[in-house]
Amino acid sequence: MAVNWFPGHMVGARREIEENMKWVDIVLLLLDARAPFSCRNRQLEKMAKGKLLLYILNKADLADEEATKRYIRQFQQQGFYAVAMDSMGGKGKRDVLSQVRKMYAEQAEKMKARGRRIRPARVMVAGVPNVGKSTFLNCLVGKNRVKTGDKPGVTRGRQWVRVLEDIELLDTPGLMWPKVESDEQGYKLALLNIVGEKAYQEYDVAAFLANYLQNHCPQEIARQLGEGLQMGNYEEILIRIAQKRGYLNHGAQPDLDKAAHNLLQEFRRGKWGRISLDG
Ligand SMILES: Nc1nc2c(ncn2[C@@H]2O[C@H](COP(=O)(O)OP(=O)(O)O)[C@@H](O)[C@H]2O)c(=O)[nH]1
Ligand SMILES: [Mg+2]
Repeated sequence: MAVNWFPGHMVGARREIEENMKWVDIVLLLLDARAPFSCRNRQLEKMAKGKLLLYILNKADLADEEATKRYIRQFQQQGFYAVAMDSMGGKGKRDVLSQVRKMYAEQAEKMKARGRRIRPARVMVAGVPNVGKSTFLNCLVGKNRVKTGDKPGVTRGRQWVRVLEDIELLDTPGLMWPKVESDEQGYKLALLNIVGEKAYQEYDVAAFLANYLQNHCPQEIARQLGEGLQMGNYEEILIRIAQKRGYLNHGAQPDLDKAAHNLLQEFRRGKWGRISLDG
């Protein structure tokens, strides 16, 4: 029998998303702004067929600003709406809401033309793990968390929260697993904590990162680790980190595994600056 790598609970998660999708007008697809194309899930796009889609490049505060602008242009060229967002600081919230309104305007007009009451736009959030779905929801809803109650005929437990007079949000985000299609993409997802630590070796991911830093931000390496590092050799970087931090193993050799762990942690805490990973 072939290895069953598709986690059983994801089947349930997918069904739940499909079910919830029926009730919404707009799907906000959350991405990590540092690697939006790597954490994009085409299946989610397919599941949201017929809905209005808005890509949200979240954690924009951690990403390179120029890269974020470039990514947004790329999404737009592909015919998608996209906006940048920092859900921790709340920056971008107004852009998201005004974009949602703009997208919904046509549907609202139709209701009006038919003499019907314009009902609030129904919105849901979806994305892969750790892109900030919960934080984003909290940011949008804020303290005045008014539940609008179950809609009749809707499965018990589906809760809508009023964001504005004319926008309602489903309070549980849809969670999808990322689809990993290359080693490079996998390393990026590991760096952003989107795939769990059981799925990779820290050393390999750190090696990928060290290479990436050498190619894309050599000045940051020089600033943090000093000059004179041999380019094109990620191990040099790990050795230098081990030396600087005093990570030595028994034979007084640099402990590269510890250096790798440290590099990953520092990167994730933003200590290496605002770095975007997608091309
Ligand atoms: N700097 C920054 N951190 C964020 C942002 N959004 C979420 N986070 C952090 O990312 C981590 C994952 O967020 P969470 O909302 O739990 O992600 P979820 O798994 O998609 O629901 C948490 O540590 C959040 O504090 C953001 O816009 N900027
Ligand atoms: Mg969450």
